Amino acid sequence: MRISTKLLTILGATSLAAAAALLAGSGVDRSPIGPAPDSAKRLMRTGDGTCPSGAGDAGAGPEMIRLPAGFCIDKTEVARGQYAAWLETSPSVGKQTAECAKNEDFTPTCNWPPDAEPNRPVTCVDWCDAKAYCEAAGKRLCGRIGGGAVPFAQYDDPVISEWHAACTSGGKYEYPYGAELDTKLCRGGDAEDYTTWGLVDVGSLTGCHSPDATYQDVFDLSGNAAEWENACDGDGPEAGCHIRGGSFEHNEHGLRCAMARELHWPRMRAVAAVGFRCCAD
Ligand SMILES: [Ca+2]
Ligand SMILES: [Ca+2]
Repeated sequence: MRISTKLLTILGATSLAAAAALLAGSGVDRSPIGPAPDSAKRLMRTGDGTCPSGAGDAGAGPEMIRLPAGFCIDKTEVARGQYAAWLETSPSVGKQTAECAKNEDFTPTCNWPPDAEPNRPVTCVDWCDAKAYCEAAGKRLCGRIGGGAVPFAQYDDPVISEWHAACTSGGKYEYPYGAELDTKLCRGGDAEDYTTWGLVDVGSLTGCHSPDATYQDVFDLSGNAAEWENACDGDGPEAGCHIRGGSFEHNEHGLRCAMARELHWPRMRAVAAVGFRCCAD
């Protein structure tokens, strides 16, 4: 009843400032009068919220980094050992949304089981496997900032795409580390040491990141495994979905953050060069 009395008092107030003063002293709600509840929630999430935990802290998958753009992203590609831990929980394929109704198995189709390489990125997973993993981890497959899918043609807009914002440090750079290709920093197909050509352990290339805080804590956005994005050109199993950042098979052009215009594969395709990472609010 006390709250009702206060509400009636506020309804009778002649200005927002008066209402704010009443609320501040009421003991009911000490928040200042501001945006509508939905907007306020979004503002609270932006920049200073807590990211979902990674496997090292009772959560699942990589540790997450909160970016200035106001969302969290996995520090690295999801590793095979992390993916295996999820499969050991026997996740149900029956809980998938309509576009993934034909995904009958979450098991990678190659580079599996992890054996002695649990820290290599998990690959040979289709878009639906990636989406299901992220959701089980309390995250989402990286897509639109704020949630949902990136419109297919807007993959290279850092205000819209989480993945693109992370890779370009908010639209600043062509590659995670700067304007020009440096073959020594990330795992591309034109790295000089071809004796170790192929995937490397996630986060092991210590220079493959942005120079800017906090983007600098996110690794391998260019090269190593290319990464599925929640950015598809339709709802069916054959619809094309963007894969981002190029892989150990790509050269200068393919390793750019914006390399995706030509690079979109069918949703249910699973190959050795494509993995993923997850995002969250
Ligand atoms: Ca699958
Ligand atoms: Ca990558």
